[in-house]
Amino acid sequence: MFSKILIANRGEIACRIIRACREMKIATVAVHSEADADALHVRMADEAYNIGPAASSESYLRGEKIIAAAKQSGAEAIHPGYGFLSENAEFVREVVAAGLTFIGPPPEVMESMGGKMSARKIAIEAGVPVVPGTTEPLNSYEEAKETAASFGYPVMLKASAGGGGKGMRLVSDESELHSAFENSRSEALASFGDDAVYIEKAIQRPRHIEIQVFSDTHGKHVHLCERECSIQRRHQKVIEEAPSPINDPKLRAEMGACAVKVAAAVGYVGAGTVEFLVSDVDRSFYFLEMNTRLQVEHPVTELVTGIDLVREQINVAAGLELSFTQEDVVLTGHAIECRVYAEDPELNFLPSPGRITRLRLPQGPGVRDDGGIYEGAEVSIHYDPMISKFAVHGRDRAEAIDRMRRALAEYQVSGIKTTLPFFREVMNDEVFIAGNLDTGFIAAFNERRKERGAEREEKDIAVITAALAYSDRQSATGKGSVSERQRSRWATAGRIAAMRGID
Ligand code: MV4
Repeated sequence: MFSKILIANRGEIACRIIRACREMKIATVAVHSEADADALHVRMADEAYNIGPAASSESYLRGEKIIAAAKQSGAEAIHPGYGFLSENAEFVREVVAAGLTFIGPPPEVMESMGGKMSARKIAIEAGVPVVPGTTEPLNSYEEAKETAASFGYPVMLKASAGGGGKGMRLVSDESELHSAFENSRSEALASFGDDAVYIEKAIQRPRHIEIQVFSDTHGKHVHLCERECSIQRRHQKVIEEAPSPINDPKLRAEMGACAVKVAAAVGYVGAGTVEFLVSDVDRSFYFLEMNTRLQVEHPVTELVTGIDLVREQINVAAGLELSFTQEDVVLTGHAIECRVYAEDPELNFLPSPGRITRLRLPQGPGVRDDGGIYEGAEVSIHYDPMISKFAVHGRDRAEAIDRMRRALAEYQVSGIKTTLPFFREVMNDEVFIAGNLDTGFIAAFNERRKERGAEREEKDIAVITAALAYSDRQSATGKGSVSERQRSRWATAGRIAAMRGID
């Protein structure tokens, strides 16, 4: 086992990895930019190295500086977290060449899964269903037209090198195809330096469900069930849960078996995620892509399986066998995670950097906060504005939602705007509660919210009028006990919320 690990990341995920190392009695090395000298991950690690200016391109993306820090500190392995260099095959090769262990899959596996067309080919060869479409780039508009016609509209144009929806175009009919094809190609070229574009049949308002997989260097491949990640905004996940509200053991077993087939076919090692689109019409599912890293939303899987995914990653990288078998993976209850961002939901999620002047984290049964900040910390404009991932665990989905509502009411952040008020509303949304989730959720939720806002305004006026009339009567009759008048602001806030019916 390693005695010292360098964490090539920042924020909550660096803190999460340091926690696993501490439990395993492994010393930790942080790296940080000049802007992050006082960051939480630097305070938590046993030692820290400044690797350059605030811009990620000058610090967290500079592989050679990170490797130099690892050598200087005597670390034997590098954990990349997610983002930054976590899926950079060239970095992995440099790490290995420097005599260090990369905690993640081999570079060839990253490359095989990095290209979407190559990933589709691997899935097809493994006998896993993929969305009907091509596995070769479209060479001309003529070819795009013929292919689209053969699959039938609507179709999706996708960049092979793509990610985050870049270069993706939904095409409803042939009249839209020409400009969509040109735009998709030029966006792909500008974003990835590669204009290869292919076609898929479009799945209407699909669910995004992904399977966590784990593989060791001894040829064992297992899955840890699914996460429902349909609630996304601009291709960024916002709320994730495990299991999916569909909660169908047969579907889970089928998708799990397919995910394991993909992992085995590519010779996977470590933690990975196989993404699927699931049609809400007939629950047919299609392989989409495989992510070769630990994902942001891994805590919901940890909560329902009880397995520490970071500990397992470190074990696998050290050459140990997986500590569990497929039969050992048993789901307990339901977990929901909200990504807390330093963004203003009232201003179209505009980033809201600044100093956190007050921080009160929820406590009590079934709550887990994976944060990267502290009271007094500065949220910088230089990096992703996610300040914490807040997750709850209950015996079933209804209990998890109750718990999330209660805990979100306890959660207080001052000094910056956060997405907490947005989550408080979603937890009371009837469609969310019913679990009818698809990738169109946020757009539809915003529509419902507008309608509810108008209703609530009327109700607020009624509540305030009633409260004023009541207090007038009390003062007129001289009634009202001392305890009544001195009721805590907590309880008062709770009562007003209850009268409004919004928690
Ligand atoms: C699709 C699709 C429908 N049909 N592919 C979006 C990001 C990229 N990773 C894949 N995406 C989609 N691919 C076909 N053939 C719909 C989406 C999609 C989506 C997927 C998951 C979560 C949110 C989404 C929002 C819009 C579109």
